[in-house]
Amino acid sequence: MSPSPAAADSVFLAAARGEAVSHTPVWYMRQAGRSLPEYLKVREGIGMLESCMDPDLVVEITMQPVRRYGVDAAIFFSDIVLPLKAVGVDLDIKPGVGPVVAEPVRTLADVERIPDLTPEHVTFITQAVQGLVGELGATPLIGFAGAPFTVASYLVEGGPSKDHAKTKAMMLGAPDVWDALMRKIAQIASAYLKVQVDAGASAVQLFDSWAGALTPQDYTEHVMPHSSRVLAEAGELGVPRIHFGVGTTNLLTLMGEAGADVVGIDWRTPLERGIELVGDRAVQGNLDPTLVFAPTDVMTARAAQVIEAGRSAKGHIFNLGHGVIPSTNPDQLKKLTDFVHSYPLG
Ligand code: 1CP
Repeated sequence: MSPSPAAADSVFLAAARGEAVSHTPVWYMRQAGRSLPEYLKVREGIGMLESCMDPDLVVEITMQPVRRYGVDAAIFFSDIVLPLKAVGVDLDIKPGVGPVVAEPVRTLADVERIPDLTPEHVTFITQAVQGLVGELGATPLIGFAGAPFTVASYLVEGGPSKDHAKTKAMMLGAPDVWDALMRKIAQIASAYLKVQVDAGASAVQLFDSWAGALTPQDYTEHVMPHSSRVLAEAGELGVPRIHFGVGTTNLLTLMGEAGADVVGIDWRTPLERGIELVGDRAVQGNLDPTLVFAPTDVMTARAAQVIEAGRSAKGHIFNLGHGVIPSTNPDQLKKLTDFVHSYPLG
């Protein structure tokens, strides 16, 4: 299979390509997951990694927000560390914590022990994507991978980190180990995205969530070449590439130049400014995820500002500026989705 033909005319893909649209397309990072009671129900007694490796469960969880909200795209339910698990890295996703790696990567030998990813490692992903594309019909599926820096931060720190100090110490102090690690993760990300697109995903998002911890100089010298390779290979698959990170005002131009068709903007950057910084590319974002806790009229007034700002972009996909907060009331997200869909662009 190749990118789903049924989804080719979708508003989401049109906006990603910079074409005119009838309404602003909308989806939400982390739209599946803990904010949905139906998710909590199907996950009862099943670990996060286990659920990511069960194609029927992945199909069900990915579909839940599509059914509930009528969003313009689905995002494959998985995690950025899943491909590492699939090649044999000893890790777990701990409830309330996130990814935890049993033996953090510190040396060249540690890097060399991580195998390259082949499609045979992730046959369950192929199965889940194929199942999903059938169920989704004209709604496009976004495949995703973690970008080399963000994935490296989990491998080097051993788990979530605020300052990424060990990761940056390796980047600046052991450039040979760093280079090998970034090349390894880039291979895994590229192969993983190809599996998803070959099975029918219509777009890909490269999550460099923690790139905002870097200076532009370090990003340019030590990170961007590796993300660029992943995005270049994804470009050969013929689907739009979205590139997103948090706190990246200083990096947005570079993140576009790394090879993105769409740059995700977090909520701290005014969308108008983000649009200037990414130039001739589409943008995705960027309502503050906490605004769903405000009164509905306050939320929709801010959403209107985001949509209006988006009109000057080459293309605009509405989203939150980062993932859905788990305590979000799904009824508010439904109202937000309906508001974005009914907002007149004419
Ligand atoms: O809508 C969806 O289906 C979301 C699917 C999804 C995605 C796109 C999950 C499920 N994880 C991710 C990507 C991901 N994972 C990112 C990039 C996106 C982002 O910036 O939010 C990152 C940084 C991770 C790492 C991760 N996994 C964290 C963050 C930890 C930290 O460093 O602060 C956490 C908490 C997880 C666990 C996780 N991943 C996904 C879910 C639903 C959960 C919660 C675990 C559970 O429900 O048991």
